[in-house]
Amino acid sequence: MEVDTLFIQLGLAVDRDAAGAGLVSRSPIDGTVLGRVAEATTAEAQAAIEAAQRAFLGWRTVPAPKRGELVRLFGEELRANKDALGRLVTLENGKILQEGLGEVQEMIDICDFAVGLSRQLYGRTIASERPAHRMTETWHPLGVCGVISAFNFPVAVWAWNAALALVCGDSVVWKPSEKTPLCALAANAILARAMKRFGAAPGALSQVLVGGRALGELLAEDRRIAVLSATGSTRMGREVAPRVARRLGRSILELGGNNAAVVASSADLDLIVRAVLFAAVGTAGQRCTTLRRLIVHESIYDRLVGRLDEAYGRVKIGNPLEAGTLVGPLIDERAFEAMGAALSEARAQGGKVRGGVRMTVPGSERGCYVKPALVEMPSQTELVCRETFAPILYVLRYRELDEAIKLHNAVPQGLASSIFTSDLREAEMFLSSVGSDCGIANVNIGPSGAEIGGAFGGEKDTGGGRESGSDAWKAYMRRATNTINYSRELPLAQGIKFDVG
Ligand code: UN1
Repeated sequence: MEVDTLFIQLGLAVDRDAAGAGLVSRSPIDGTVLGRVAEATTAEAQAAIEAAQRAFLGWRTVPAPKRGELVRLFGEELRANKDALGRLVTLENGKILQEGLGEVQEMIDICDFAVGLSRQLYGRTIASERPAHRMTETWHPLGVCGVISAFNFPVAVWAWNAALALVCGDSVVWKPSEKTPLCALAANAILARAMKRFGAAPGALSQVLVGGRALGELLAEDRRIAVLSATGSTRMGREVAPRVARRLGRSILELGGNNAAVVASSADLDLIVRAVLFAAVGTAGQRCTTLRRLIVHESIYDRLVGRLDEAYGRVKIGNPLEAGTLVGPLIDERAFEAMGAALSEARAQGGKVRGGVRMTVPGSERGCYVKPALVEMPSQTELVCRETFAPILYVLRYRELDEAIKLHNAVPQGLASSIFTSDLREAEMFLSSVGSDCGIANVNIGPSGAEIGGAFGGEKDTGGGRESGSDAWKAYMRRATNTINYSRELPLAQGIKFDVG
């Protein structure tokens, strides 16, 4: 499909010419200019937040199941535009089309989840210690929800936040990655269509602000942003979180990961090879949940490395729009440089590096294509403890499970993890309080590719936030505890007597 036709279908009115002011979006596939978009000035950002605050004041009075109806329509619009938006994700981010479509499906899934949730924003009834008193808790809309999202999931992560925020009665202001502004504009335009069909939704309920670091800081510092959900590097989180904390605001942080899988001796090798491939080379190693460390029992180490080496050799790297391609380009040259630097460091530390070399893809010479790297490391050095956002899988060896779990947890990040084993005791140990210290812990599947139904996020340098499923919605609402006295007496809690004679 022609890019122009795609943009028309998605309602994207952007300048396709690279010259002039504004942010230029280039496709990582071949460096083609996709469009140019205006960056929000400080005054525009302030006005947008003000409008979002006003939109919130109206939206919070709409009954939650009605708010759910808007999200239901959004899901319908996404279904109708799944191919087009999925293709745009591939064009602007470079992930393969299967994954671009998967990302839109993830948006549809969270919409379905949020629609159900809109009738289930349950509070508890609590037993009061006083006679003829009743205690309950009520969940109320919170305010404006700011979203800062990363290039690697240019639409789904916003949708996790937006779908929940909207049913919770909040308005949304979104700062997407500067590398993927068009995906954001298109996704928000799809939501705008749903809002039009819905009728009664204020226009400023969901807005996109394009900009860089200064805009992120503005969102972090503005008291009107009641909750700020930020996805990106740990470095970014360390900039954002103190700013939000200083004004005692709420933040939801989803930062770096350094996800590992422990492969025990009883594991099923065929299954592992497939799982590792998707988790380590899928999305060109650019998921927060990408598998970055493989901790393998010594008894199957050589066999597994041999099998992986062979499988890596068969992975098709190329244009992500072409069927059969499994690995598309890296987002940009800087990502390649970071990968190269990490691999040189690995070599200097005694690592055995396979792959990691630049590839030329005919017709896409300006894209940054690379062979995923498989790196056998003698130990878990400081390099291995760092997240390099590229397809590098470090392989380490272990003898006892305790030692594997120790290695597993000895990194600053704590997002996603897995164990591959057929031994129930090992699996349960890994999932227990003395096992993986991550927010996501899996058995016999890789660490990436989570469903929306669970709470998504992790501990330590990952930031501690939870988004998406389970009870993550609570972060988007304010809880009120209510005590109601239906007696003619005034008994005090804790049995305190406080009578005037
Ligand atoms: C991310 O990389 O920021 O679990 C999100 C996964 C996806 C989401 C990843 N569902 O890999």
